[in-house]
Amino acid sequence: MADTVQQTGVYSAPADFIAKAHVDAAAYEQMYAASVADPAAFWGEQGKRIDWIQGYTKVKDTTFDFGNVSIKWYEDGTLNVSANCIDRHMMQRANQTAIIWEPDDPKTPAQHITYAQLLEQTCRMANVLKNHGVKKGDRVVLYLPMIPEAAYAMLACARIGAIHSVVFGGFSPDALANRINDSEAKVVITADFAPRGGKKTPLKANTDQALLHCSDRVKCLVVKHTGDQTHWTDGRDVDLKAEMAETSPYCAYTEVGAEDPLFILYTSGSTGKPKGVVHTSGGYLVYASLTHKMTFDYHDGDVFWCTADVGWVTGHSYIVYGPLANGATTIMFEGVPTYPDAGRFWEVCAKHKVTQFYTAPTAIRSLMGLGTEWVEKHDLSSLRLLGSVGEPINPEAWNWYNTHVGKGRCPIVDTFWQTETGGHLITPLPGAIPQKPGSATKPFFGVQPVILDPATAAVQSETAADGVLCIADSWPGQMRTLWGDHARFEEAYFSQYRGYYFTGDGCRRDEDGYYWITGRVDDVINVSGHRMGTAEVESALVAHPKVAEAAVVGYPHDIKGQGIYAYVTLMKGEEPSDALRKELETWVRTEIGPIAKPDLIQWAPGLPKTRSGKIMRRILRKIAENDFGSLGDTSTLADPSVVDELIENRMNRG
Ligand code: 6R9
Repeated sequence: MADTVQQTGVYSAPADFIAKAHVDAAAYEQMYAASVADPAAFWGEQGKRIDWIQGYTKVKDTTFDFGNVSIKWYEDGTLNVSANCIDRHMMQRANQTAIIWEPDDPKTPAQHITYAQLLEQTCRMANVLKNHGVKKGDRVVLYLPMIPEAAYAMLACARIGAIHSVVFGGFSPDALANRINDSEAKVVITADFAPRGGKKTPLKANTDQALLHCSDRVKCLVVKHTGDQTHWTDGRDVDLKAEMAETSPYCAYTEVGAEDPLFILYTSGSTGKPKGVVHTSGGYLVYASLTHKMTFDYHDGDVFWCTADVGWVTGHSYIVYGPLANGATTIMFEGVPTYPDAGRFWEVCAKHKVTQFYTAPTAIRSLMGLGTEWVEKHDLSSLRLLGSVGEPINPEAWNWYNTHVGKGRCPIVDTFWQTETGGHLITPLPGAIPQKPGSATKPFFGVQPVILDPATAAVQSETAADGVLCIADSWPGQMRTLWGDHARFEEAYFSQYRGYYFTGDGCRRDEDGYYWITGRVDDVINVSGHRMGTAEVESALVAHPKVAEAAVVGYPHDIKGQGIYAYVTLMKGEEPSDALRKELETWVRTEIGPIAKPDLIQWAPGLPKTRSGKIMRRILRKIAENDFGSLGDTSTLADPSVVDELIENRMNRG
């Protein structure tokens, strides 16, 4: 996809947008230069945008030196993140809506939760957590629908200094159990069911299953959301809303250090085991709030809607922490873009007079296929800015978004960032940087991208360059470590290109200095904007008793961006069949979750391997892409004939 995104069109925001924008072109140039010339001075100043209990005197203490990687920002400052997102707005905004909750079923009324109500609910939940023994530094796993309680729970943890780890509701009981165990969580907060698109995911039943594999000391706090019956284990399960109603409506916040962890978020890497990305309190909040304000040009009175799930980093930084730290009104949407019909996004934009709308290219592509009449039915005149995140946006989707949703008058911010980066790394600032469809454009303040030659690690110093994307110095939102495994953190991000943070992405810089992300260069694939390690899917497949070996690669998929293509070698004596194919699909769904279900499974009597036994993924990728004319050198294969067999029976002939 990336190779086709080179476009000639350059789009600037309308003059009246630029006139009101926080940052114009001259300010961007000046601020960016200052941010990289003296990061400590720049971020020392920016740190003042949040409230500190003890002010900081040290701003930046970071090194990317492999073997000694250490990242600290504002390290002697203390604060409370929940107080920053709620209490400090109480004088000005007690009755302003903090969260608009839009339920799955449009017939259920939306809820408008004011900052005063957010404070009370967060405090009540914090008190319940305390009553169940949760203390500063303890881990709490959240496995919840997109309901206000998810935000209360995150903020309640932050309020008492506990570390939350949100697990996406689409993950399986096994995946949930792994995360509870890896983080050694004391408590899991879940709900009875998660309604989405008119269907209900049984979160409580999944949690029951997960907890069979966890310590029996783990408490389970349950939000009775749909009210449907669930199994109940006395002594372990707690009716969260009932206890919240009985506890005190105020809970004092706990002072934490800037470098105390705020949350762990598990994400896929190129090996099988998910990585527990750790974000800390001070730097993360400064970065999330500054990027939210600048990238989306957020102004008081705006209604900001990020359609992500809080199970992903986008939901953390741009539904909860960034917007609330800025005293914004943020929308939490429980549903899906196509329920009850393909106009739902636009109906919600019109209903709540959304000013900034932030979604993923995969959603745009799927809606694009359903016709423009769904967009035209709704009044989108409140929209001022559109955003995109999760994968490169292809020009067709960009043009459709721009023309039909933005009506040609809304800048589109294509924001490149990662779970690891806490907030936007490369993104247009809409009043300052003209957009080129498909390019994430220029670095955010303090971010120093470098493009390296993947083979020699040489820095490409020409403006126009191609290679892998690294970042030369730290920024406050950067992850600090992997939970319980600092050595793996260094290995995964700092070992390949010494002295740099390696993003795992390929990138091209054009003659204007614009960055074009070309996708992952490791074994991570991007399915509907969700990160998936091919190794995770492989280990799920080989865990099936009939599977001897499996190799998983991505292939271009019209809607999802990439689809999951699995080559499966069966155990001796097992016969391929459609029934077995279905069985394996279901198996992966239950092992990892529905998002990991292979789109195509090819039976592979043999896999192309080198003589030393390494699977040649390059070849498997080409076959999956239906591009087998240029397989390159296959002479190092132990048995080159397996390739012909795989081509002959390939599944993607489109
Ligand atoms: C925020 C988020 C990170 C990976 C990243 C890259 C891809 C994200 C992108 C993009 C091109 C963009 N990615 N945004 N690629 N243009 N605007 O998505 O985090 O789930 O950790 O994924 O997503 O490949 O490395 P995460």
